[in-house]
Amino acid sequence: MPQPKSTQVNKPFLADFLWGAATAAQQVEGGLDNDWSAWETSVSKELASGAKARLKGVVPDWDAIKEEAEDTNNYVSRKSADHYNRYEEDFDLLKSIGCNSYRFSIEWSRIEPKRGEYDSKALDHYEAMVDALIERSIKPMITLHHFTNPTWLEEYGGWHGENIVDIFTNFSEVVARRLANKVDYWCTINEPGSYLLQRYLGGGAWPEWPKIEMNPVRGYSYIKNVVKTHKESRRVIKNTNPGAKVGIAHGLIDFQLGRLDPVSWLFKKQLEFIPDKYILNRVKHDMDFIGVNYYMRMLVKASFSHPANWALKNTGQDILNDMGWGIYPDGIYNVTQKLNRYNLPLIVTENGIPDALDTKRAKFISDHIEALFRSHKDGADIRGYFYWSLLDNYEWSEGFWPKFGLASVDRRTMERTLKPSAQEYSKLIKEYS
Ligand code: IFM
Repeated sequence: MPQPKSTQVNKPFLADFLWGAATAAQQVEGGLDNDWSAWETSVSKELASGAKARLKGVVPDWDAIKEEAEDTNNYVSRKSADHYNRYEEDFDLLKSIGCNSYRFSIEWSRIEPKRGEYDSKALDHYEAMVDALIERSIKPMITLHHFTNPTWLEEYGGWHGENIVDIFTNFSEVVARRLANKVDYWCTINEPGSYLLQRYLGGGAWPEWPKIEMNPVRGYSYIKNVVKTHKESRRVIKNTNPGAKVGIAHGLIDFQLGRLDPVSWLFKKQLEFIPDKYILNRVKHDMDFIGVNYYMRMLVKASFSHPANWALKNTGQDILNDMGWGIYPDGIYNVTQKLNRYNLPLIVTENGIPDALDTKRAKFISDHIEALFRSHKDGADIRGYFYWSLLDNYEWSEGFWPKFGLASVDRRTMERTLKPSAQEYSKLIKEYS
């Protein structure tokens, strides 16, 4: 594993470094009608009643989250953070923090509610969002696919079907024709590795997912389609804006050996090999940057239990976030150093912590930026950092109880309040700029 080398800090990153925060439509917008929203009510009861068995002993403070985690309403996104209607207010928050960029996703089911029928009002809405950002001198970064699909996609074979490349390219083209002349930064797809694990390999970071199946063959078709789709989608964006920077937001975990034995070693190699060999290697000539979503390291320890339990989210000694993941800032150094071999600019498209009391977030951000800065000094071409997330939001099948936001949201009044850690982020932006 590459080790941190230099420790020199307080020298700026590049002048046009992107300092931002990120969100995704399903997690903040509210009022959605897609495959996820159609499904979430069907599992909310089961997730609420299974919360204790799933989370007690895993999270550091079960009593603190119990009330929300055992409430069925926690698991249904509904109005979410109402970002669809309150985006101007949210962009003012971004501005007050000192961010010069914002990553958000365009909700495909709003743009194409029926196959081949595009909604110009939804396009107007996203264009208004882009304009509102530009007015505030905040650069938009658009994600075209952040896990959710229109409900009709399943009839056409979903992401493992043959039609997806054309279908998604058409959607990308409609969005690009409207927005690419105003938007320079694009992520075609968010965390294909997470989608592969959750949807096709029967497990992953979240307890549930629509249409989970253990089907490596379909999983492989999904990955092949992601690669083709990314390339086509990038092509149509660049047709409108040749200078656009287009990448994939890639989920990266710093895998480390938890035990020195051949089985653990092989398993770790396999975990690293799949995203590298099947995703990054296949798109490396069609990327303007690699998006890095980094949250944690995992310790690989083979045992007699199911292999799904061989990668541990903490060492037993780590300080934990509210979801029980060990906090490990050096991991952002390690993953960005390893990506150097692709010789591409890197943008941290997500890095964040669920921390309801906001007692760990300021240090989390500061330590991760410091480690990222070391990596930059040691040769990684780092061009941006987006904290996940701007707002407390809907964390997929864990619902609303994990609080990742720089701002809290009162779900009754929708009032936003910046947390003290947002001030710390603000200071760091100034310090490193
Ligand atoms: O909330 C998610 C996001 O949608 C994708 N990356 C990881 C985040 C935290 O789990």
